[in-house]
Amino acid sequence: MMLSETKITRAIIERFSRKLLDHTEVDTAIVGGGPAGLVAAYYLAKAGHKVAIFERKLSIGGGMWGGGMMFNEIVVQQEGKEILDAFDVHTEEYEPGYFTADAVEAVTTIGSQALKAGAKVFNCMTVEDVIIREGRVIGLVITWSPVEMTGLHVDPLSITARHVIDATGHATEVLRVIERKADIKLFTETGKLMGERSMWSDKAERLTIDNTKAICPGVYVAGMSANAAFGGPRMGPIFGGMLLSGKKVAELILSGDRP
Ligand code: 48H
Repeated sequence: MMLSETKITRAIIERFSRKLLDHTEVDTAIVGGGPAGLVAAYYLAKAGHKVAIFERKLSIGGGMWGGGMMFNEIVVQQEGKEILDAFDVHTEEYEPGYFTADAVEAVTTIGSQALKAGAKVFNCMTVEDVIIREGRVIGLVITWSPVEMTGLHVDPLSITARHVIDATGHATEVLRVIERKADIKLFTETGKLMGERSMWSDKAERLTIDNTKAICPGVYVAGMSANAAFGGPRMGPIFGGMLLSGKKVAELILSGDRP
């Protein structure tokens, strides 16, 4: 059989268009495909939710690929290890209560499981705005990342979602746009984004879980974004909190919690 370039092209365009069309209305839209977003996507998709992850970069995995300072190993505590066990990511005890895992194995395995569970990743897409109706975020405004990067004047497209998760890490990008453009008071002490504090691994890991919750009607925060939203410290290259946060936000949504 002679391969046809136009058939290859048509296959890609048709299949991608079908995938995107099928995700113009989703149960949960996750902004950011880092560890927190991927774990959330896995548990939600596994429970039958229609889940789309929008990721600015070509690759998912966020800040996990590089471990600590590009030494591509991550550290997790006992509770984080249990999540890695559930994904079948190999861990090794370093000292009691400290486990290491290969960062690349962690990203690729969790990513693979999330997709196999049914979540779809739209990579190279940036969320630049939200849709709000009656004080509630009901959707996202998306554009191609190269359009954002080059500053081309191209109008975006939109999707709607029953739930949005800001899993954009340190940047809290969804919340920043809500704060800038909408009269929505966030569920923080000040009603505003409180900002991330300096490193304190132990406290930060615990707070990441507490801070994983709804931040305003329609939006949850998970991972680093949760601590940055509620004024918690950073934790450095220990990733248990990110994984546990992803699981917690999925459980909140699946429990019917609807702020
Ligand atoms: C589409 C976007 C947008 C946007 C950002 O940073 P991440 O890995 O986030 P988490 O919370 O899953 O994990 C945090 C962890 O990696 C980390 O940085 C830690 C533990 N730091 C501790 C410390 O002390 O420094 O992933 C977020 C993802 C990235 O891939 C971004 O490209 C993506 O979100 N993203 N995608 N539209 N507007 N903004």
